[in-house]
Amino acid sequence: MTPAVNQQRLAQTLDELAAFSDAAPPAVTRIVFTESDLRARAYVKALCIDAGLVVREDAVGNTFARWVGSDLSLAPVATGSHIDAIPEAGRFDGTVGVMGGLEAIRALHAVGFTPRRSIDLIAFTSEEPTRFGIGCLGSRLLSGALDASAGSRLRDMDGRQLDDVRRAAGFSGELESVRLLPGAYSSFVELHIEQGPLLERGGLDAGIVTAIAAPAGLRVTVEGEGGHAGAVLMPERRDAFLAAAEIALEVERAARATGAIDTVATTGVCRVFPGAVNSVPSRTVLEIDVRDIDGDRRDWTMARILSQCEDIAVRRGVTVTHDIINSDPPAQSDETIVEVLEGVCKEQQVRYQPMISRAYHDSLFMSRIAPTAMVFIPCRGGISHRPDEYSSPSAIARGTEVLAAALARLSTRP
Ligand code: HGY
Ligand code: MN
Ligand code: MN
Repeated sequence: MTPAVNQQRLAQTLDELAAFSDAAPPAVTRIVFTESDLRARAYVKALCIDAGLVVREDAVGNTFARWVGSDLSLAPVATGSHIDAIPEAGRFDGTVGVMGGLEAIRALHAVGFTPRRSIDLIAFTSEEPTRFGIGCLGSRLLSGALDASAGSRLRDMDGRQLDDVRRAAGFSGELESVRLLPGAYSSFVELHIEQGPLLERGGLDAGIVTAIAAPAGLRVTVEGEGGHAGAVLMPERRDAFLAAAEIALEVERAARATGAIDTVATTGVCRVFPGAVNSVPSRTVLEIDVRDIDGDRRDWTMARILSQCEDIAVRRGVTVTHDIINSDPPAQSDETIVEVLEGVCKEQQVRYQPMISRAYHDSLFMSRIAPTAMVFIPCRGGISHRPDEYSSPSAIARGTEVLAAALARLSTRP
């Protein structure tokens, strides 16, 4: 079955969703639980209700829109992704999986399909780490990868606890209630832009994700002495920023030192205190992202970074402390779901290839409670997390048609 997706309507909903943003177009900034995020959530929920789906939200704001199936004794199938966006991002990361999921359901409904297993469209809360420092917050809590203590432990850049922020946004209830047990879903499929160049380079329409790289997050705090930029002479300085700068360079060296192209490490955040041009930095906080498809190699890279931190601390007379925010194993896709996706691509004559995902996704955690796989679509130049992120309406529609046919097969399986 290849239900016809309404390409124009799908493109329009993605454009309308992009307007809920705190950045000037074409950039999109939509940080979790901000006004823009809440307005975007309301927009998506209204479309789901209009499509006849039953909508519920859990205590951390994961949103579930259900197409009720004919056999309620069977575990539902699910699809979905995220609608939050990092600062100055694009409009397709995550949103393609949510709006494409809705459009897939609408297309199936339009051809008179009735699912045996209910189909859930899920918009996960805070896939991006921007506000609370850890990615996939909603799917971690849902899968049990993070426990309810996160509600008081995680704080945003203003020091506000997750529990306070989520309740102020209207999501109350105990975080424990977010947890779903294995078996809650019979399968999960996420549609997402590739966020890499391989599909476009290969002239392919789709990627079927066989594994998701192992992400780790590190926060390093450097405490120096600070002081007056004019009065403190160079030999007397214990400059917290310069020590952090050396650490950032060691992050790059450590990733290159594995000799594997799959090891990547990034110092994406650097906060210098007090942040005055005429004051020697007294404290610097770095947020570091380390990934590899091989978990052991990723751990080796982290260990090397931390040992370099110690050397730099001694040499520069500063104090370096660190927190490991997350250190997750890689995820393997479920072979039966991969086979379903391959069968659909062959039937629809979609040119595809199996591939790994270097970006992480909510699928990384959904794979802990349900057989999971992902469908990638090409994005121009492989660009993502930038305002010029782009995927064409036809590429998005084609990926959505693969998703629709896969949901039809998965929701009729006994
Ligand atoms: O960082 C990631 O891999 C995802 O896009 N949040
Ligand atoms: Mn992202
Ligand atoms: Mn994403």
